[in-house]
Amino acid sequence: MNSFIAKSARLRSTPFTERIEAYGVESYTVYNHMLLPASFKGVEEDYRHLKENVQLWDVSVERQVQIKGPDADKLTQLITCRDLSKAKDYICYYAPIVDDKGKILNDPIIMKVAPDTWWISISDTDVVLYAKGIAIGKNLDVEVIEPNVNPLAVQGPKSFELMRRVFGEEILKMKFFHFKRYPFAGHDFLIARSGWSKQGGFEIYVDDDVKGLELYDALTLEGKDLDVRPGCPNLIERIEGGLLSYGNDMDINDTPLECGLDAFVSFNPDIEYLGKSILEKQHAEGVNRSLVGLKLQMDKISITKFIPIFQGSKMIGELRSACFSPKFQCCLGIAMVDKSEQDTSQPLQISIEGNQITAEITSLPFTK
Ligand code: THG
Repeated sequence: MNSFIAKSARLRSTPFTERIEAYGVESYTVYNHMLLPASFKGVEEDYRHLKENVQLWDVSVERQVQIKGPDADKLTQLITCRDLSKAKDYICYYAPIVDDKGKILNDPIIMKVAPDTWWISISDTDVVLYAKGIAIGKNLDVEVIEPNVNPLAVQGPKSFELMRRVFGEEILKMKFFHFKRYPFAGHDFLIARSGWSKQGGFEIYVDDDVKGLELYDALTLEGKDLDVRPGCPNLIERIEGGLLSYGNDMDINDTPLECGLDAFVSFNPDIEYLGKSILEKQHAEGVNRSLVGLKLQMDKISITKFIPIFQGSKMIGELRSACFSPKFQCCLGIAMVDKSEQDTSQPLQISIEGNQITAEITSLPFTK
């Protein structure tokens, strides 16, 4: 079946949509009610290009939820289980958003962009509604909006050379997960050393559509000899790199502790966030299931929903993402599996959609 997505104002375009359509985008997905390119020349060719060159990613879908006002610190801390009490300016924090039951609602990057202002760079759920609801319910003095900010990621090993050409030598000094403002064509852009790949790069938070297109064109022109191309978050690269995808690997039924995000869950008695007591209890008792890596003896796989994993007649977990990995030369999966079934030194025999597959449990991120 070769179906097309019907576009409308409700399924939002981005300031860069016209550029990537002129270039030729092969497929889209929808993320935060907005178009996110999913492939340009095929996922495997895009993967090879990303690992050797530099790509411009229209990741406008990484929407910013802006929390501003006298109670901004309080509200931002209330909705995340990461300790932000000592958060520094110019640093990005990967910080799960949790509900009152300790379940994960989103896994954004959070940044303090001004003394009373936070940006929450969200994955695919409506954090703006959650934050507004908590603010209203708790009578907090804040403004919660989704500003017109459209991130443009520059990813790949040659991203450093390209950014140097456009923004100057200075930008190469920035450390991973730091951000700063850099001028281009008379406009200051907030730029972070971050991005949803393990190939290195930057994210430019474009807050002016016209200047953003000027910048997009400059990056395209300056990167000609580096073979710069439009790209997008890549399924294979992100699975090989162990980058978790909210809505795929984890959702509202999981806690951050079950997803291996323990490093981003704080039990500091001096901070208050929703769901804390439940996460404390789970931390003390230990989790019953957790995300693991699977190496699957198959030569291709494609997943569009959680797939139950059986051992014999017993369901022991569910496979949530998978792809064939050119690097590991097997299929890699990310699965939620019962703790009691994880200790086995024997390979698992699992049934995936009626096929008997041999699988080996491995750590996340995957190592050889
Ligand atoms: N960049 C920005 N916003 C985003 C994403 C992004 N919003 C949606 C989604 N991606 C949020 N999820 C993640 C998941 C992982 C990372 C970033 C955002 C990530 N993790 C690093 C790693 O795993 O190596 C480092 C995490 C750490 O140690 O702090 O980069 O990509 N703007």
